[in-house]
Amino acid sequence: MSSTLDALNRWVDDVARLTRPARIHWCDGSDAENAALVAQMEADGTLVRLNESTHPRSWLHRSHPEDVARVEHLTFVCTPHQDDAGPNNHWMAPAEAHARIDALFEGCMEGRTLYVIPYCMGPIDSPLSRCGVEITDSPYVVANMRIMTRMGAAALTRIEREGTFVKGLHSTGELDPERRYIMHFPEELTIKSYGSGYGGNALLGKKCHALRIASHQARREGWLAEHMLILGVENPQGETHYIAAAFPSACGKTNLAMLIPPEGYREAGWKVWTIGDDICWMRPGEDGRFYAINPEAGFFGVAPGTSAKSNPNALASVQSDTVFTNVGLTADRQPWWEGIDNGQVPAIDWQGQPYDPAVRPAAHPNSRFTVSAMRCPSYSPMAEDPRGVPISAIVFGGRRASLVPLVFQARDWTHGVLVGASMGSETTAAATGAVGVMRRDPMAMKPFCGYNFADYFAHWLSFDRPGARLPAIFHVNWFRKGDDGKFLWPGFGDNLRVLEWIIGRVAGHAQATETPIGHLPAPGALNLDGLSLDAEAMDKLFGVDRDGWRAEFDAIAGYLADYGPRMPPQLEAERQRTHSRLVGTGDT
Ligand code: OXD
Ligand code: MN
Repeated sequence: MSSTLDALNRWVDDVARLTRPARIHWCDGSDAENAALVAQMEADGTLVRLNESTHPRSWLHRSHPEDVARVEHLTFVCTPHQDDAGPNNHWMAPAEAHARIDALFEGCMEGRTLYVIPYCMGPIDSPLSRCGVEITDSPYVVANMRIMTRMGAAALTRIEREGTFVKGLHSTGELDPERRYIMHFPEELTIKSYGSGYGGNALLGKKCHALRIASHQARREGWLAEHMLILGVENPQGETHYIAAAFPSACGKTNLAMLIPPEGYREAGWKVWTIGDDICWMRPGEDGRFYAINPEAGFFGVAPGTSAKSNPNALASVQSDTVFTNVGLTADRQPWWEGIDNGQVPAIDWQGQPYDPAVRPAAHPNSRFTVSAMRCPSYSPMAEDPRGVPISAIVFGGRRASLVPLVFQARDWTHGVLVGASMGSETTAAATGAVGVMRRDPMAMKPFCGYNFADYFAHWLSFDRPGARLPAIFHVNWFRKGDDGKFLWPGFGDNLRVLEWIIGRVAGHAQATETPIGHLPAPGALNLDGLSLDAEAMDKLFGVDRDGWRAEFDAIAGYLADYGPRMPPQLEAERQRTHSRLVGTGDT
């Protein structure tokens, strides 16, 4: 046996000694294995079978009502030096963290099965992919990891060949919020998660491995692990530009990744191809361009608001072979959520009680679907290409009711890094805590960067070097509101108008006006045909409010200063350059 498999076996033995499971099952990822697990979960009530004629091979899981989202306050990055985790992370010394969480793991699998899940993040034959092994006592986690990763025998073979893997240990424990931790040990390539069955806390390949641990690995190895969707925009000439876009959780990444062009664009021959909806791993290739893969194999999407209007591709994807979590049910056991807009009505809410809108919504606001990417009609064949796709543009975006215009382009890479670093957004239901509060969420990585943001920004800046053919950087805001509190931009399919301008900029033909905050579309350069935007909308979507931006850049100064001397000085210098443009009287 290889030394890697020896090490893996030893680790499984050690975990079994600590957690004392009744059985150990090595997952091979086969259909037969999945069928047996699902049957067992149906029998014990973990899964409810949905209407087999409308939603074949699909299931509903109802989680513990206090286990419905990521728990950022219980998520730790445990590096030997606190400064390496940075003010952006909760930190605990590794020895203390191991001791605390191991005390919870002690005997926690008694009477349960311990599952060993070898998995690969990214196409199994891609040099950009990385492997891990998750140990869990949750068959729900196994079923979801099978959809979200390349799991089983092929991953184990790759692990044996490569000689390295990320270790993830998970137990649902008692699902007691008082006995819950999500711990990361980046130097040890190790994750320990106890007390939650929620996706972001329990499917360890996703946020824990593919973002927190991978961002750390990426810095060491010269690449980037980002909270970004990846899509391809094919123009009527048949050229495809790939775009990576970072938005905070529950801000429409899945919708943008699966966008269906508005009718006029469709007729003209525009197409959007989906590569990924949440995570992007990218690195400079030999030609100096960034090449990106989606490390995931499925979508763990937010259900509420998904409809035939907002995201027909997602709706088509979840018609079969889907695991739903915390959605409502119709009387004939079809899944239902707020905003599905399909003419049906809910009978049972996400807690399994008769639906009463005065008590709670039918679906939890952070209810989810887990489905294979292969089921998505717009899934790109290039998503499986081991070389990855070349990235033309990087887009940052937040949920900003005021100030931030629809789209602008950064002047250059350094300015673009500042734009990403100073991103803000209103909080959503994807994490526990207040919703709708504006917070800084640099590159949408606030909950996911496995090391000090100051070092992370320096790492971003380091890609600007001789021979680099860097993507252009943009910022978008689909969420600008008018004085009446209504959204000013139609969003969804119409966001393609903005993507068209973005790829026009990359190709060098779309016109822009220079302003202190960056390049905005020149009048007429962004196609608004068929939309009726009034004067207020035009002004707010395409204007720069100098006073408002001055205040924003003052606030950003304070934010950057919180990181102390580790913060790369180029960012503060760039901030001052933008600020002085704002106080000047030149361009608007
Ligand atoms: C997610 C999240 O689940 O960002 O993707 O919370
Ligand atoms: Mn996400």
